[in-house]
Amino acid sequence: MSQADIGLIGLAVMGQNLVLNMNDHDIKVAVFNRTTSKVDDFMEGRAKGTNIIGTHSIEELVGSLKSPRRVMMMVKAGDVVDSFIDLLVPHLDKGDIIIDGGNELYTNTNRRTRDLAEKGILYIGTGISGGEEGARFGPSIMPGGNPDAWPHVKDIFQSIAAQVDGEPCCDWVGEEGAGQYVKMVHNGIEYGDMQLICEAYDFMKRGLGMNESDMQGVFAEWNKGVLDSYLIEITTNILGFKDDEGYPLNRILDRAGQKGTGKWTGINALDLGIPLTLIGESVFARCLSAMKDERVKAAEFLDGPTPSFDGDAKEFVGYIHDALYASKIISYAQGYMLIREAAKEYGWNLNYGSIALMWRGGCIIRSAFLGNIKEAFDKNPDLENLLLDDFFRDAIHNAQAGWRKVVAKGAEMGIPTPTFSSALAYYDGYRSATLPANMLQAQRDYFGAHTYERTDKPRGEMFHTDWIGSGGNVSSTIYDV
Ligand code: 2AM
Repeated sequence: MSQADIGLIGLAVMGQNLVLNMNDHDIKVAVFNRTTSKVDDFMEGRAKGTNIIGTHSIEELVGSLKSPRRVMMMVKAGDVVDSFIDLLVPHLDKGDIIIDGGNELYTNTNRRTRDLAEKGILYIGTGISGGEEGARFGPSIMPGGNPDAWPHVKDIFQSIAAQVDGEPCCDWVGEEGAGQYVKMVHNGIEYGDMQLICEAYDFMKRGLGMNESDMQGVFAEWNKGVLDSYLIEITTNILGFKDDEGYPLNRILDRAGQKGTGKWTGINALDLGIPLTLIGESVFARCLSAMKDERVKAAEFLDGPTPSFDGDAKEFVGYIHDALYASKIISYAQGYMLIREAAKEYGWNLNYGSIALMWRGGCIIRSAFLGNIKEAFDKNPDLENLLLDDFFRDAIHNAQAGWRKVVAKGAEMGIPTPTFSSALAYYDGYRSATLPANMLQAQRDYFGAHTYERTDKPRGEMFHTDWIGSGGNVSSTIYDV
């Protein structure tokens, strides 16, 4: 009998939790997994007593679905998704819907959306954020793909998503791989937010010599203001957590890994020519942390100032707050710049305000701050850069004196602040009507006859100087200027 609202393939923890979440919302789900014993384990375990239907083949799964059929995959990204699509398509009709909920590279989703549209199948690639807990009780869901599919999954997705102020943290993102693209940038922003907090912590600990309990008090206070967010909240809890051996935090090896998506965001920024400096520095900070043994050796070999502070620590904590806040604004400004450029590059129509709304709940970067971003895009949907919004301009203006002090003091004391300082460099570059790229263009013209534009002539008109008296009027056509 065809009765299930949706089928789900892939019963790892994320898949199981999404299914249970859907079941809680009276959505009837049929499930399948390659290793079918996992279907049986699930049905006899966590799914016992629910309306979930276990199936043992793709045919049985598809046969149990209402029309138009909706099949969601929560499987390993890449080839596995392609092979499940190949298995599904012969059993589907035109107008049926396939959804991929994995952390898939958006270019694969671009391709699949187009290929399946030719067969009349509507494809969705959706970002899902919030980890296992989010999947179970309310994730942030960022769907993109074939817009014709959206009305068929909207109610299901919006009912299982996190809700903030009565609004679901799920809306249509845009065409093709836009949903998974936005999820990728979300993960990059998460890298940035985490590194910003690490720098504040390091400054308080090594720079100001504060203990865990005092730092916990500071983060708890910050969580009541403009920095109110999930990551500040868990940082507060981590700093307050003690067991028999003391603070677990102080026993954790300072070596971080980095999974695909943060790195992908950085690579994509380079591809699209967007100065995503803060997220880039966050990825590199993890890479540097991973070189633990080399750093231990270098610490013996290389000299620098030993951090010491004799000013007003309480006042300085306020400056660190401002450095974190201002840098965070820069990070989101850069992240949004990247998304805008991708939309231009791939021809996606995106609603930037609703992207902020989707991130307001359910996911790791959830924060009050995202409400301000939503408001900025509500005021001006075509906002070029968050820094050009009055609210964020005023916020940066108010924070910048403290921010500059932290970056300067960090340099003086030998405390690395890669995201605070790169954010400041971006800010000062962005607000500079004139940058030294005239020298750069002169150099390129000197050694490669690349030609240059002039301040006093129309854009696009190229000039060349015979710098060494032998170049004549030869100009390079090999490189872009
Ligand atoms: P499994 O339980 O049979 O391993 C997350 O790993 C999900 O992706 C699981 O449901 C897993 O199925 C599925 N998966 C991983 N590799 C797969 C493959 N090569 N073919 C089919 N499913 C796969």
